[in-house]
Amino acid sequence: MVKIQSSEITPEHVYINRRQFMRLGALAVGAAALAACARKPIQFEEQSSNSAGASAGATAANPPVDGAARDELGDPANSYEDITHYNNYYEFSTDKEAVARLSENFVTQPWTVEVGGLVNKPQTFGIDDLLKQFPREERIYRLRCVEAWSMVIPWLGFPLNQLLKAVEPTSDAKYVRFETIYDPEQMAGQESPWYNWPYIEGLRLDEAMHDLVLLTSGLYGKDLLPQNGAPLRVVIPWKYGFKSIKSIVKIELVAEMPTSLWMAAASNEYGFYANVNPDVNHPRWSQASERRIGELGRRKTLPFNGYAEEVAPLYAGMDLRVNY
Ligand SMILES: Nc1nc2c(c(=O)[nH]1)N[C@H]1C(S)=C(S)[C@@H](COP(=O)(O)O)O[C@H]1N2
Ligand SMILES: [Mo]
Repeated sequence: MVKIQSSEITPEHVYINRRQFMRLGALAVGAAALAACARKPIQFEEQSSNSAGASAGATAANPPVDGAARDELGDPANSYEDITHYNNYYEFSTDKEAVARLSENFVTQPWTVEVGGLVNKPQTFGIDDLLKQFPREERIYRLRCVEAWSMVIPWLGFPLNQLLKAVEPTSDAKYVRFETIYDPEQMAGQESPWYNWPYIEGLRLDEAMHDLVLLTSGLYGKDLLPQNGAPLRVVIPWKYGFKSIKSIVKIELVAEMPTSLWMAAASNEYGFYANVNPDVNHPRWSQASERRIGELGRRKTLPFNGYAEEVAPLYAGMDLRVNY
C-alpha cells in the first residue's frame, strides 16, 4: 500500500477545514471547530510516523481523532469505531456488527484491478501502482444507506474520472460496470443462493465522470480495513450506500445499462439510479428521514443527500419517480 505522507495530506485537510469554516460563516461554529483545525494536522503526522506500512488499523497508541473533521454542512464525522463496526457487506454477513470480525483476515494484497471494455487503453493495475499513479486526497462525505441510517465519513481517494480518462472510453461506452471480487472461500456470504454473486454495480458514464465520485482506499487518514471495502471501493455520495461497491476487481466500460446485484434481487425496491430522494419512499419504509449513527432522534433526508447543487443537472428532464 502507498503510505500517505503527512506532507501530502495535511494541506488538503487544512484547506477543507478552512473552507468549511468560511462557508459556515455567521453560524455559531464555536471553539471546538477551531481547535479541530489546529489539532488535525498534528494527528495525521503522528499517524504517518507511527503506522508501520500497510493497513495499520487504529491502535490504542494511535487513535484517529474522532469527530474533529466536519462535512461542509457543519456536521462532525462519525467515530472511527462506528465507521469500522457498523457495516453492510453481505459477502461476509448480513449482521452489520459482525462484518468487522468476519472480514478480519480477508486478503487484500496482492490485488489487481482490471479496467477495460469499450476503451482504447485497457489496463490491469496492481493496487500499489494504481495508488501511486493517482494520489489520494481527503473528502468528507455523508453516506446515506437505503435502510435510512447515515454517517459522515472522511474518505481518502481520488476521482474515478482520472482513471477513466487514462483508459480513454470509446464513443460506444455509455455505462460503467463495477465488479467485486468473487472468492467464496474467503467470503462465506457468497455461498448464499439469495443473491447473484459477485456484487455488481453501475453508473451512467456522465455520472461516473462527475468529480464527486471517489475511488477510495482509505478513511481517517489510514488505509481501508476489509469491512469498509479494502483495498479499493467506490463512493458515490448522492446515491444510496449500496451503489458504493466494495473490494473492486473489475471496472468495465459498456454500452448497456448493467444489472446490479440489487436490481437482480428486487428491481421494484432497488433501481439503477438509487439517488437519495426523500420524496420517493422505499416500498417498505419511508425515505423522508434518517437516523444519523451516534445521534438521538432523526434528521430530514436531503435531496441527493445534500449534493443537489452539484448533481441535479445530471438528471435534468428525467422523472425521478420512474428512474428510482
Ligand atoms: N461488495 C459489496 N459492496 C457494498 C455492500 C455489499 O454488501 N457488498 N453493501 C453496500 C451498502 S448497502 C452500504 S450502505 C455500504 C456501506 O459501506 P460502509 O460499510 O463502508 O459504511 O457499502 C455498500 N457496498
Ligand atoms: Mo446500504
